[in-house]
Amino acid sequence: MKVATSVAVGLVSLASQASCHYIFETFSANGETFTPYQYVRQNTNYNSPVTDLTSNDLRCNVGGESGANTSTVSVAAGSSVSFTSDVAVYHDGPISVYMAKAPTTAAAFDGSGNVWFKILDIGPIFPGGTWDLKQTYTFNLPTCIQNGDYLLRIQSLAIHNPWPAGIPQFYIECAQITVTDGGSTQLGPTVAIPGAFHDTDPGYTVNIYNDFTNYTVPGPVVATC
Ligand SMILES: *[C@@H]1O[C@H](CO)[C@@H](O)[C@H](O)[C@H]1NC(C)=O
Ligand SMILES: *[C@@H]1O[C@H](CO)[C@@H](O)[C@H](O)[C@H]1NC(C)=O
Ligand SMILES: [Cu+2]
Repeated sequence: MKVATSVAVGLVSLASQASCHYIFETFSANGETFTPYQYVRQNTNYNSPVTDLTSNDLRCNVGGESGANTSTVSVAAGSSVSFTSDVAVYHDGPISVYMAKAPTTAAAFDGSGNVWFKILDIGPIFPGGTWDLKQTYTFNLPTCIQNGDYLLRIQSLAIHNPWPAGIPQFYIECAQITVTDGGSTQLGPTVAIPGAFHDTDPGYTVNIYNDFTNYTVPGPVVATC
């Protein structure tokens, strides 16, 4: 009986691993929606999250440290781009978008160093503390950034309360872009990933189902031109 129960529990957790998550596999730019993983680094963990705050996988997901199999798309500074998930995001939590300028090409960049700046936070809406959960997130690149190759990283931080029994999950994907028509600004502040997120961040440990009246999205402040 005990054995049967633990097998059943095991099956349930396997099934929920396969079906319960999502992955930002599709990128759109220049008014065009591209084939999944054409310009997005393909991860090797299906649609599962990263939870280890010290892991390099926090940069571009598991299997995303190399861009060797990913193309890079030219996009004008200030223009509109989107990430689309395989299924709509449904874990409560903030969405953030980061960029990092590659020393050479985006394809050759592993995202190491104190290089990541944040260009967008989508936090909860108060009163009520509801989240803007969607399948497609559309935003404009900053107008003032320098031309060149960048990793463009989207992150859904899925709060799984109550912490610490429920560990927040990072759903991440990186696109490879070449920015054109840009300016001359090096945006900041920049942070290293891993290193930017801590299990002491209020936005990481907060209980979003109980007395939820304010929220600070983890990571640096959003950089502005
Ligand atoms: C690139 O794709 C090939 C063929 O699918 C695969 O064997 C290889 O491991 C991939 N390389 C990287 C760096 O992902
Ligand atoms: C809410 O605001 C208080 C007061 O500024 C702050 O101490 C707390 O960390 C905030 N909570 C979150 C989840 O950001
Ligand atoms: Cu999930």
